[in-house]
Amino acid sequence: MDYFLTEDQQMIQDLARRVTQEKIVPFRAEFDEREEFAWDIMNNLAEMDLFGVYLPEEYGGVGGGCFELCLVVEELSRACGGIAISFAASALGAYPIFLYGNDQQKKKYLPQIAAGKKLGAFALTEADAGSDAGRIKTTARLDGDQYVLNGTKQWITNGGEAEIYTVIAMTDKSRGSRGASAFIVEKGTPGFEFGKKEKKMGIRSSCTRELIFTDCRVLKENLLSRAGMGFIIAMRTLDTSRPGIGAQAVGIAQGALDEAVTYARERVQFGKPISSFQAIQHMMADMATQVEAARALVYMAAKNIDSGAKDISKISAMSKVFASDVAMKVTTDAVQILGGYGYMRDYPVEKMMRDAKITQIYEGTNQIQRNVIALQLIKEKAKGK
Ligand code: COS
Repeated sequence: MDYFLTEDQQMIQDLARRVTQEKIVPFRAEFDEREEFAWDIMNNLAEMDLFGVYLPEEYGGVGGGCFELCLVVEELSRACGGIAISFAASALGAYPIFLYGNDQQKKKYLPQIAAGKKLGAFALTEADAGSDAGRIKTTARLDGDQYVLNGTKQWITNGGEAEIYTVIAMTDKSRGSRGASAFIVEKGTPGFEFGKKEKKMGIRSSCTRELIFTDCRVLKENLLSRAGMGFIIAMRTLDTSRPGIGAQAVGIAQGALDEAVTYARERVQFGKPISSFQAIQHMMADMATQVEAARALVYMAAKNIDSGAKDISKISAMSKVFASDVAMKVTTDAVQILGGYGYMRDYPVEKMMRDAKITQIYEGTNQIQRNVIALQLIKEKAKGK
């Protein structure tokens, strides 16, 4: 389907497609097997100016938005969901600064992230606060002109590899989620350490670690917006970033569909390519239709965000929930079409199926997305919309 990309958007998509074909496809199985963070590829993406596609030129970006970011994430994900999320998580770390930082904070941190010189990361989740994000226990106590952070963040994508972290911590526990605040914390700050690298089912080339804060002092000027805004900052960040996970899911699903169609044309059984059997044709037709519908929803969600629309929670959640469910279904069907070969690591579809699963879980489980959508529907009806 033609999405009528502008010349710049087409160029961004072509660049991302080229780097994916040349640098990721030949090595993705190795990165997955060795659970290795793909620094070489991050450097390739930086050289191509892709880390700044969603940021304005004044902060070192190329002046695009969420839509351009989705184009890149989708292309990378067609080959490797792990490498794609290492790239996308840097944007997740940058969004709170971009959306809520003052000019000084934006000028200090965003150009380095846009240039890909430093990766970003976003730290909200804790052992006892996943879906219930308002229950975080990490604290930030004001002491003179510094905040003192204590606590542990869990499952932080790019943890240890990133240099710039946006961390949500409680500054006033008595106010519940309204007592949370957001801070920029740099790697190397005394009292800021990393836990072990997690071993995951999929997206294995990405890095997931705990962040451990022990009397970690950050300057008051590293507070984003004002104290008490942390939960809202986290929610708006996730509203803005979720179409990126939708794009990751679309890319993974497209990659699996491509593999399934190629295989179905080559695999001969009962004297014919299996693509000539209607059972396989109907599966492929459903897969292609679902992928296109997911892509259209993700692109529209991204365009809504870029238009400056205020009510983005519902469309953002819809794009993430739909695309990730499609990715799980399509990758499972791709494994089915490849049969025994699909189950083996010699073919990439088993990895795609493993990579797809996380898109239904992170940046808010699909159960939480459905809650967000339903609550919005009820609110809209109450307002007579
Ligand atoms: N944008 C702006 N403000 C929002 C918001 C949004 N999308 N969602 C909630 N808020 C505001 C509410 O308006 C409310 O403000 P007031 O205090 O002024 O009333 C406040 O935040 C608390 O909202 P609410 O009561 O709805 O919060 P809940 O604790 O019930 O939690 C959910 C809401 C479940 C939606 C939230 O915890 C969530 O998104 N959880 C998933 C977290 C997640 O995605 N984790 C992934 C890890 S990060 S990679």
